[in-house]
Amino acid sequence: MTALLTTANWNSAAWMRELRAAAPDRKFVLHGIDDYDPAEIRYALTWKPPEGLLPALPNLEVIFNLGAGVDAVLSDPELPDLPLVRLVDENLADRMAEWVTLQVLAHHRGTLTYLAQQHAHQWRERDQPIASEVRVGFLGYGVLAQHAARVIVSLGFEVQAWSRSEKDTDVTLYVGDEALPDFLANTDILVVLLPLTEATREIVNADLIAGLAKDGALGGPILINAGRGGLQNEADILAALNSNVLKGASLDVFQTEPLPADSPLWTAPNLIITPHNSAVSDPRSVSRYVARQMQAHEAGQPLENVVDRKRGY
Ligand code: NDP
Ligand code: OXD
Repeated sequence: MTALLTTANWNSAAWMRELRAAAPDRKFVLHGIDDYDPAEIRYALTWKPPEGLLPALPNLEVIFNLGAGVDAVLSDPELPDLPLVRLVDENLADRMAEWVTLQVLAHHRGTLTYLAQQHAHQWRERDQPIASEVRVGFLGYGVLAQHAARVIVSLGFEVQAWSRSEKDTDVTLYVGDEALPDFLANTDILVVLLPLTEATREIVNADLIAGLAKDGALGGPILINAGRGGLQNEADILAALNSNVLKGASLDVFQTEPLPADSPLWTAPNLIITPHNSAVSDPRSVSRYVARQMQAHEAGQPLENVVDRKRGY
């Protein structure tokens, strides 16, 4: 059964190599490079597929999204009504935990201030609260946030989270829209790991920022977003950084990517920018995940991590 790969601007050669290594008996074709008959395609392995491509595959059975977030694939109004499998992968979760930990510690330990002092040849110590005095709140508490939270807890931070539904967890959990104000009022460092859906679009705005704790040990709130750019109102974030309402921020995702060269965010105070690479999909690890699922599907077993289209994630 043939599988079609389409990966926007990723390194397609590496992906084809790893897919063929993970499933040597299977035929893989690369959209835009290989010739193929649309009728032979049973699986689509996609990241930001060109609009109209998936609806044109008459015998498609399963769509594998090669990342965790499915907002791009769901934005195709003609997306076929087939199982859409998202990526849940230890490798991805480890990478995200690294990035979140790096950003939390960077702000907690005043890294940007010390870098500025270094450039000015200044030797000056700043107050340093201990981690247990700082409250880290995860906005969205799914696979990636829970994994990152384990590391943040192990460093001694007080950790809490906000999600849509109840779950069994050791951290303090706030559930649903009514609980959001309390969650924010008890958060010094906000880590956004939500999916982009109709319910979460631009949730990170001036109102949300105003609700964050102002009495924390860091002297003001910090925002960290690795979810999606569509979750944030960038004008509001910029204004909050410029007015020192936000003490600092780290953004890995943006409304427009790549971030335009003339965006005022590039020079916003106390902002760390990374180019949507907090957790990249690893071709080897993901190929094994996809190969295992295709085999299970053909053996009549249920697919894992199928997206709930109604919820949007
Ligand atoms: P999950 O689906 O496992 O977790 C999503 C979390 O968000 C869940 O806790 C869910 O609640 C919560 N949530 C969703 N909608 C709402 C809502 N309306 N109100 C409250 N909580 C809500 O996703 P992952 O952890 O795997 O990934 C999260 C996102 O991270 C992805 O969607 C993607 O956009 C982004 N990402 C970014 C990467 C990058 O490189 N920057 C890399 C990988 C992912 P509940 O638990 O109740 O369902
Ligand atoms: C993802 C991403 O969703 O890389 O996996 O953004």
